[in-house]
Amino acid sequence: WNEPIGDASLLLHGFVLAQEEALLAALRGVIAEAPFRKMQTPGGRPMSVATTSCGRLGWMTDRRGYRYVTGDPLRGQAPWPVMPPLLADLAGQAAALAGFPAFCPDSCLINRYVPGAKMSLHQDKDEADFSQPIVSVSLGLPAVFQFGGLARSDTPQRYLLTHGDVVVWGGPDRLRFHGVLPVRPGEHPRMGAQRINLTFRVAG
Ligand code: MD5
Ligand code: FE
Repeated sequence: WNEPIGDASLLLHGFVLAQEEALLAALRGVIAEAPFRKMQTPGGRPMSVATTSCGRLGWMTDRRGYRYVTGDPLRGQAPWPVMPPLLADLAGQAAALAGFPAFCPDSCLINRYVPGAKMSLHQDKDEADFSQPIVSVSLGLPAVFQFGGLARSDTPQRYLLTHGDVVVWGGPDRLRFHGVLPVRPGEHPRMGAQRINLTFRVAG
């Protein structure tokens, strides 16, 4: 079912489950080409999630800052893997249901959370056009998503995101602070002891 969680944000419970196996096969191909790696924050601390990307642009962080790049630094600036059409299509369909027709992402950031990994409250501000939504797909272990306000100090709402859930974040919600509480230990029948989150973005 579809649950509005903001003025222009929609949680589509289980939206990708009908195409679970094809989605996982496509994801495996991407990860085989561009493996997960741990990146450093500009402050020099390792992120607790491991990251990779597909699409024309990939997100990265190192001592020099956060940015999108066309070449993978781990593979001698080789292009990021092509965004599998199935993934782009699912993201486009979800965006359309939330009122954003013609969403055409040029980047998909893939985060892997093992138990204990988290993402602190932050805003996504490295993209060129904040009128474009972000679409996220959650796979594997459940996680508590914190959905705050436009100020870091605003008390976040909490939503449980589970395997197959899709969220479209758009309009005024696009710049809300958000984060993920530490993933609890567990074993997902299809994904094992991990959570993987895909975020589709128009970055450039
Ligand atoms: C995750 N990832 O579960 C989350 C879910 C990230 C990130 O936050 O930046 O990789 S994506 C949630 C999101 C993205 C953009 C805007 C908003 C939420 N929002 O306005 O709440 O790995
Ligand atoms: Fe984010």
